[in-house]
Amino acid sequence: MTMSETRRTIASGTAVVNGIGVASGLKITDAKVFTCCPGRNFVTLKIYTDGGIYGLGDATLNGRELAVASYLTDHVIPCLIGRDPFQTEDIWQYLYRGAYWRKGPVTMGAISAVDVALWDIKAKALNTPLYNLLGGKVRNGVMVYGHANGASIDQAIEEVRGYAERGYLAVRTQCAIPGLPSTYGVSKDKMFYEPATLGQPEENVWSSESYMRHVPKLFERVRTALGEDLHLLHDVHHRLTPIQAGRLGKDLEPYRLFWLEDAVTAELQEGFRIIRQHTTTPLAVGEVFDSVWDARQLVTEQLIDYLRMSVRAGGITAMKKIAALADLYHVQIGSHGATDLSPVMMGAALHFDMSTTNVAIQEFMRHTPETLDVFPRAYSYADGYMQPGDAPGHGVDFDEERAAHYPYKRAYLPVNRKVDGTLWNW
Ligand code: KDG
Ligand code: MG
Repeated sequence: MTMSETRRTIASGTAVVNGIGVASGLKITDAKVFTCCPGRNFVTLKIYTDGGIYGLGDATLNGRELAVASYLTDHVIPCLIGRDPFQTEDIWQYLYRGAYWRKGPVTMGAISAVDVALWDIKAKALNTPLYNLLGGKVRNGVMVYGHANGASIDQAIEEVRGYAERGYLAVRTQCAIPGLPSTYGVSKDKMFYEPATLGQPEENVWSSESYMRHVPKLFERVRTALGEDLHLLHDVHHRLTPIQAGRLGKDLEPYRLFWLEDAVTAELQEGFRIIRQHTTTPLAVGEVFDSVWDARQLVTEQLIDYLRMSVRAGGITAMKKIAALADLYHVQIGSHGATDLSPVMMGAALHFDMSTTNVAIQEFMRHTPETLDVFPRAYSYADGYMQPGDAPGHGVDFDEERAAHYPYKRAYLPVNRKVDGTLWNW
């Protein structure tokens, strides 16, 4: 079907499917879930319409991929057939409210994949880049941060320098902690960071005391070597208690971090009050959140500065509302963008970022060549900023033939134990 044919159909009459009028003239005819492992595991949802247009969504949940694949195949897809793909709001509500069982990473990951695929269809049918349906461009590009890490402070400094030389304006900086056999977030591979491993989960060993002594030394050295201008970020991976986080934030104040991420676990949202009482280092949290309810108190009490939720938390439909709430409370968005979010999610995130005023920054972790081989994409990086591209839809495709060369492999994120063996926050 050509674009003008699609538009004519859109203008034509209204049919009724399951109590809701079908006004766009398009209907969902089928949907399929693909699991593959091109460098790492991904779960990709493809929704087909009778207009020949399809949409893609990412349903990857690191270490629990097959749960979302089953949720979609066994429970969601049968309810989509015959619906109007333009009804993103009603279908979101149908899947969220209608299921009775709300929230959770599996449910919300599945809803996100459907929502993103539907926005992709709508933008393709209207022959426009997705950002135009989300308010249009509000900036020239999306500032991104890269990932530097080293087995020593010297190595970390060289990595940060490499990013600065490639034009990055912001760099997340991590470093191995002396005396600990491994440190989560510090990769063995210089180019690609992948915390999930095949087989049984790896076990890391943790000492908050050693960590808290070492990190200020890292940032003192990085600032001395690279100056004041570069934005520096750091991820604690939820490993401290609130008072420890307050102490670390205070010790890092001279180095003026852009943010200190996931300093503590955030199930107890009011726990952040303690951190806030002790430091002016900006706080970021939220990559594991899956609904606005995980962030409500953090946002409305202004306990954080940056919300790290991504389109995975219920899709574009949810993230636009969450960002609007955050904007009222001077909280900015800095979406999660690790390698376990597929290029489809990255594409959708960049359209969201491009059209949302209180987005401050976007995480950009390089995907492997195998991953990029499977997901042709319109987005690009240059001089510290990313562009979503101007292809209709979110601009990311899925090559089923290439994907078939990379079958799914079970993999897990590592678990984390204190030096004495006690299981601790990951
Ligand atoms: O699946 C877990 C990863 O996405 C996570 O380790 C990455 O903490 C992370 C980050 O900030 O990107
Ligand atoms: Mg993180």
